[in-house]
Amino acid sequence: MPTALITGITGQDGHYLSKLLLARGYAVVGVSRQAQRLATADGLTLRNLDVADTKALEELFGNFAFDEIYNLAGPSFGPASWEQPLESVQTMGVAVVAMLELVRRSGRPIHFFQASSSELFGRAAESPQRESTPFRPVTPYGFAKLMAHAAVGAYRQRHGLFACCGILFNHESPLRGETFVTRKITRALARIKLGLQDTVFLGNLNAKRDWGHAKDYVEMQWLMLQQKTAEDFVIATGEQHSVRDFVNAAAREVGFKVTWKGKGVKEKGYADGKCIVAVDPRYFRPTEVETLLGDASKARKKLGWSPKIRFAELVSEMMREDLRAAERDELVKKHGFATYDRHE
Ligand code: G4F
Repeated sequence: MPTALITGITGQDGHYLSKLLLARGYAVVGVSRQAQRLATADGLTLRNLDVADTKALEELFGNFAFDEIYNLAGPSFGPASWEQPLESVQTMGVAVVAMLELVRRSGRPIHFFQASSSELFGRAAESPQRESTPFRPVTPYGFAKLMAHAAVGAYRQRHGLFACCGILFNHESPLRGETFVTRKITRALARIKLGLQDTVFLGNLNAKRDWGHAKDYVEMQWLMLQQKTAEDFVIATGEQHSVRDFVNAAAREVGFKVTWKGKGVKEKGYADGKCIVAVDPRYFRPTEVETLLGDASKARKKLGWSPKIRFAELVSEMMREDLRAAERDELVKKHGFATYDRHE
């Protein structure tokens, strides 16, 4: 039975990847600063651990013989990384060098996956972005990820490690954190539908992203570690939508028409007054990346990977799950209790 380490197990990808690995018969060791929050499962060992704590990492490597490592750890919300730039570099840059050193010193043929990000491209030099597109990060999150990305490549060349990076474009699911725009929209629209709020405040509606489903992206992470040679790959859908498109798709799911309000919004909207989307400059970003679009043709050609879940299905699933959550919130509000749990 192979043993896999997942760092950042409490995140969205940690959830889907642990399910995938457990279903394939792996023993999974999951670490995070708050791993105790998760429910245990057969084959799953959870440990509270901060990857920036090199001593704790060393101990972990002493206690388990890993075959595969998936490094998903790190705060994933880019704009917030300006509040703690040093911490970003420590948890997403330096910690990766520490892990690569431990892999090297273990002498074991460990396969190592690093979650790189399309934030590496920043205000990208070309579109769509592929593996060869220059990196120009514009946030501490981005430059910390760049350090890790470069370290993985250097350890692969210098020490022959099986270490590779997946350059992950935005990937979402009902488990996405509520600060990210997709989840913020589906959560708000569900609550508006049930009369728990009336307006959602957003920033740049024109920003365009390549949004995929986390479930598809963790499958690609696993595939990358099953190859004969370690290589970096872009993981993306190749399809782009604006934040406004996302709002409209989510609104269609719940039968809303949208009233657009606020600065810079040219549309008149179709005022039925039920769902108000207001632009709030507080959510504008000083180092905004207007557009990201990935080209995952290398993954398609070499690994036969392409995402199964398309944009409409992603929006629909997120909307459905947030409606369930809002119904529960409504029950709690009315009766002080809820009758079912949100996620199995
Ligand atoms: O959902 P977002 O916050 O994701 P962002 O910044 O693209 O980052 C995500 O993807 C990266 C990969 O490219 C990851 F590295 C990173 O960890 C994370 O997963 O914002 C998407 C877009 C931005 O252009 C933002 O300005 O939506 C725009 N937006 C408009 N209104 C908003 C809002 N974003 C947020 N979070 N909240 C708003 O109200």
